[in-house]
Amino acid sequence: MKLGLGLYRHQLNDEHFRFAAQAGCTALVIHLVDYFNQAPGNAKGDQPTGDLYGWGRAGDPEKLWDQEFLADVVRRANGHGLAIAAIENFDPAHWSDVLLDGPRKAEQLANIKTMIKRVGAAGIPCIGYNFSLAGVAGRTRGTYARGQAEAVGMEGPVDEPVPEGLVWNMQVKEQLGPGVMPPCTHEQLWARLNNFLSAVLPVAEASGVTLAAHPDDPPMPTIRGTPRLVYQPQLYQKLIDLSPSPSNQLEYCLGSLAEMTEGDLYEHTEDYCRQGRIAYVHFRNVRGKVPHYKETFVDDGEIDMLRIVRILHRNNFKGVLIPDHAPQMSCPAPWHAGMAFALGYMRAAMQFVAREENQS
Ligand SMILES: [Mn+2]
Repeated sequence: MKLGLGLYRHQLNDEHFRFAAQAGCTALVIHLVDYFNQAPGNAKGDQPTGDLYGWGRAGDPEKLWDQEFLADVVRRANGHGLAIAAIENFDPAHWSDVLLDGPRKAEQLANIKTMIKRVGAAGIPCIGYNFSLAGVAGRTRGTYARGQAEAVGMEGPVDEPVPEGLVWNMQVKEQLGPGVMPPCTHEQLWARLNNFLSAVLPVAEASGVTLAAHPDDPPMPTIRGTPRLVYQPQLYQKLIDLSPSPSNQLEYCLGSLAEMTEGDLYEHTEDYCRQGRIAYVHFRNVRGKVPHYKETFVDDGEIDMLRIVRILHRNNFKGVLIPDHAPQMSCPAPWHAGMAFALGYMRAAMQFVAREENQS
């Protein structure tokens, strides 16, 4: 088990690499999508939230992840003793028609395959993805966490339709609307995922890359009138059963799983870990369940995080734990303080369970 830190695109620099190394990390999960591009209502200081018009502008559909750029990030991170364990998320500009089953789907699938090959060639073993139409949408922000720390939550269902041009909560067209996203059923969306995995998993496997699926965030059966796929813990099994490829993996988000209304998180963690399907873990704690939950400090939510680390350790989990999101702490560097607090807890938990085993 390794300790890692997730970094947004604007944080891929030596200062943040040093910060991760100082906290005891040996790995990074990096975002190449700029969630904050031209988004005045979505500041860069924390995880993106945005409004009903999404986070910001998606990237350039013609500009694929560049081989030199990937090699350079790997080299710079390695210089600080950090491995790049995964790239998190495809840019909606790169796969909007894969999600929507639109006219440019074949072209976009070919581009995704090219990028998977480049990621493999750069020695990065995993790409995290979230197969979702509405994306991470419908959450609120408030002083929800301990000591009035600002955190993210959900305060009821969000049913406003998604305007045309917004995909995965980012703007892929110059203008939004006037229409709305075409309707889609749960069955149709599962078929699109199946089609995507059938197309890309062979390339991923040949490239030494795993594709790790994030569950829905927030895990509602529908958001903004669009279906969701993995909104209960057992639906991860449905995704696993789509393909026996060892590249068919999970981006195991504890927070999102705990927000789900069914299932026993500890049993599911044991089960998915034993199946060898957990690529990496979003180590986040939470109170409540959809549609009413709040993100908390890692030691302060309803998940027994130490018990989770014990389960992962006992099942010989070799992947990376990253903090996911954390509440903002009151100081000149709220994001850094929140991450440092989570990383300190995680490092202690990992050392503790390792010692516990030696003593038994
Ligand atoms: Mn997550």
